[in-house]
Amino acid sequence: MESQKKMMVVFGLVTAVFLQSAAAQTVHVVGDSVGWNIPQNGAQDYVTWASSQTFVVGDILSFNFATNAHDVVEVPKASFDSCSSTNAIGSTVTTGPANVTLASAGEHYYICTVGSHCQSGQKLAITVSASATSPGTSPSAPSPSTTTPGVTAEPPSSSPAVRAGLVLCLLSLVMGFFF
Ligand SMILES: [Cu+2]
Repeated sequence: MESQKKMMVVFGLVTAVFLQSAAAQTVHVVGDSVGWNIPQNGAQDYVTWASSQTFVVGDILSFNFATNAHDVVEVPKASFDSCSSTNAIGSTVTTGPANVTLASAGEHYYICTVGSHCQSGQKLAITVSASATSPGTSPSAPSPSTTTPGVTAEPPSSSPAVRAGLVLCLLSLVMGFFF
């Protein structure tokens, strides 16, 4: 029956919206309470911290540091290993705290370029995985929101209430369209 088909379409749309809602961004405060600093135990501290986190595309790294005391820049692995800013990816952010949206899956490397901070262990390597909720449909990655390297912005706040409202709104639109 035609109406059954319509019901299926509606169900599919609603399910898709709910799945989207479930893929919430996570804000990772680098180093937790230590923030973005020269770590007590050298680079191992950020290795340990990173291993306690699950990074997904769309998540945000929040580098917490005092402006001008430190900075942060993403670099390729070779530069990370040698603590150099050669071939930096994007610009160096000197204003803290700095929020960086993880726009792509794979390895990402960050260092502080102030003094010998990087040599002292102020460097972070992470592995970002593609969104777990939509396997096989990755090209339409979450829009790299308003937070870009170099710009400090508030973490996006998309409360469950707002999401629920959006779902209801879409649902009523779809229902009105079909019935
Ligand atoms: Cu530093």
